[in-house]
Amino acid sequence: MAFTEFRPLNEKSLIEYIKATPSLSSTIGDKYEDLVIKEVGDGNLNFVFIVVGTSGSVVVKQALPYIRCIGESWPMTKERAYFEATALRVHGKLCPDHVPEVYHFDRTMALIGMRYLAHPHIILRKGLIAGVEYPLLSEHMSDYMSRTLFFTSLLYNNTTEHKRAVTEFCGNVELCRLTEQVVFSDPYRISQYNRWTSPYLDDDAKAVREDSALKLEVADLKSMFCERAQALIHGDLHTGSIMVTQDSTQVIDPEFAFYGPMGFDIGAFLGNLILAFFAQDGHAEQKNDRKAYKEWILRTIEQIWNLFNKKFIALWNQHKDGPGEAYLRDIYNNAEVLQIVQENYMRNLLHDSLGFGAAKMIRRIVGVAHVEDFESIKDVETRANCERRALDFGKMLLKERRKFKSIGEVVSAIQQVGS
Ligand code: ADP
Ligand code: SR1
Ligand code: MG
Repeated sequence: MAFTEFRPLNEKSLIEYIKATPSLSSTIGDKYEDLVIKEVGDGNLNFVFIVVGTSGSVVVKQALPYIRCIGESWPMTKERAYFEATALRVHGKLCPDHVPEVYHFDRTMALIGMRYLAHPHIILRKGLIAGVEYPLLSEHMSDYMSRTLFFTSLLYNNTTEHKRAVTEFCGNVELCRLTEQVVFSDPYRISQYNRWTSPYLDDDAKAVREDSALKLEVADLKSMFCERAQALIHGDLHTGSIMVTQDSTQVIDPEFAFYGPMGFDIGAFLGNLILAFFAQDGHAEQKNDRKAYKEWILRTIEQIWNLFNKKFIALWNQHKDGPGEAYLRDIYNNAEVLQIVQENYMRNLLHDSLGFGAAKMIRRIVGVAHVEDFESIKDVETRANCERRALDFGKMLLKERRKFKSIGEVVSAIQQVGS
């Protein structure tokens, strides 16, 4: 059977596809009798098949021309698979320990074959809901973020290479427009897609739509998201895009990748950890009040930024005499001026990250796509209380982010309202 034009695959036709595709059949050892194929896609957009045989395994991800969690009424380009495969390859080269290998990409079929992250890998968000600690998470994620962001920025590249890559990823405009709508616009206006835990949060959602100071701040962030080609960002780095075990951390699902502000990635990750923190009271039980776990989340938030900061600056110092166009070595040629430049850069990046993180928190409570951290809290009133505390914190953080001088101060502020 030839696959010369696009068609959606199912468990049966996928076997034919694998047979006709050497880069996939080789991963399962050309044995078809004992294959187990299961569609597991629990993400919002795509279809994901796990293919396991006795001699090997592979994950096959296919984009259909619409948003899965909404349905065919919201069309979405399947070209997103091209940008996902390209970002996986670029980021995979920069950080092979934390990005799954791409074995195969078929643009016509909008299909990616990649390494199967086998059991006990689970989605980090699920681990956070279950109250599991991951001792290497901050080391691994600070490696991933510092390397992918530094090496795709003008701190490392010249403008010829940078603009070529920016141009290519400008093609991912439809996915960027989705983010513009669901993160930066819809939560602040009436939209058919918005939802919240009603009736408990009716007044809270209305207050978001009527908060002028909040709207001014989110406009600045939206403009930065649309205009600032700072680095090749993942574009959707929430805790559902990370798979973990006790000693492995793997970042999946960069279909929203484009050249955007670094703080959007860092903020997505930190903001989702803060959501996980505020959800903990809803998961508390008599035998586990989750107090110690909440402290672990806060320590992790602090470590992630501090380690990221340290590793990013180390890369900068290591490559300060390289081709990076932003701070040319014959201008920023003494330790004092370089230190001032770096301090300013990292302070701005922290404030960007806090702003984007806060915007991501708000959209998950009053926008279209919610998070399992809260959705899995069965008692609706308890859920609404957790969501309201997170929403209030997100609003404060968005408006006051420039007052925070360190991540330690942010953690103290979370402790004050959430302990
Ligand atoms: P979407 O683009 O729809 O958000 P994801 O890339 O997040 O899809 O994948 C959906 C789910 O499929 C993940 O939550 C995870 O359970 C599973 N999955 C995706 N990629 C892999 C992989 N490489 N190995 C194992 N499971 C995976
Ligand atoms: C309809 S919005 C779906 C959301 O899911 C993805 O993971 C992105 O976060 C997107 O905003
Ligand atoms: Mg996803």
